[in-house]
Amino acid sequence: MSLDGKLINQFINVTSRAALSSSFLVGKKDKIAADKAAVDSMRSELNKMNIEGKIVIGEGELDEAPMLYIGEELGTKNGPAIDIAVDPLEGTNFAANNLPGALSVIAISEKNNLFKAPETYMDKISTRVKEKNVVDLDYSIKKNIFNLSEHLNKKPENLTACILDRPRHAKIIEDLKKLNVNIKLISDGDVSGALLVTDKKYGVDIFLGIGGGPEGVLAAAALDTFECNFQARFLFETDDDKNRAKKMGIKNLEKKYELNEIVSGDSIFCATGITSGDLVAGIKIEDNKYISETLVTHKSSGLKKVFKLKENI
Ligand code: VTB
Repeated sequence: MSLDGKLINQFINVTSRAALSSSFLVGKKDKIAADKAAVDSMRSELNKMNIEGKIVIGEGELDEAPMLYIGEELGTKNGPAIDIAVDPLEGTNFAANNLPGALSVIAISEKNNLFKAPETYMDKISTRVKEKNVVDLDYSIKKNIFNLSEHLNKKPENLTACILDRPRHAKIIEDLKKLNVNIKLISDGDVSGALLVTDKKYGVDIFLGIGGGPEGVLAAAALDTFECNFQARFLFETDDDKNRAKKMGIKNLEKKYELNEIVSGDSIFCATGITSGDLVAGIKIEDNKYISETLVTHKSSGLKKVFKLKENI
């Protein structure tokens, strides 16, 4: 079974509309309003689709989020049963402050093929190395960098590592610095960060560190089509986190997940730019039309491309 390619244009429309709605609030210093605009639009577009959709990664759990909550059913129910992961506005700070890199993101799979987990942090690592045991979440930074250096035939000083700029990463950053690796620090937006390993043109060889779990699942869907390597471990810190994870059927809380345990089978991923960033340009408005750019991947057809859309507002 695979996902019908006809769904691709419909999902490009979903993230493009959400990006457009949010774009009107770019630079207005209001993260909540920019996020709400994207959420409302995404939900309304998804509800028009002939799908039997279920949110598996969304704006939170039912008690925290009135819309796009985990478990919410969307669509006309007259169509394929699919799991949906959304981040209607990835990079709320970027949008609120008119900084590069705000995206509207969605990933879908056939039913039961996207990992369901409560919202929590995730330790992640990704590279474009296909082979196993070159880079691994359980290896030291030194071992990963030396292995990668040998595998890519590039000296450590010519490798670039992308990581979120957070105090929790001080030790990793220090280790990378000692190894003379170039560091690309990002302030937010680790869906985009993880995807910078997909093509040499972005100049990033490894993405690593702790970021949002939902962002990790979304990135994994695209990385699967790019045939990149991705591993992750959810970090359940509080008792509340641990209990929710257990309720959702996660038995081993310390498990290291391989990419295909997070997303399996066919998948579609769409990320539309709200503000321009490394992956795609932001929304532009000309006369009464808007132009959007969306990075799209579709696993079964191998499609990976940036689509430009010009539509009436
Ligand atoms: C990342 C990043 C997001 O949260 O997941 C990060 O992709 C992780 O959380 O854009 P902390 O900010 O708590 O470190 C964001 O920065 C915001 O959701």
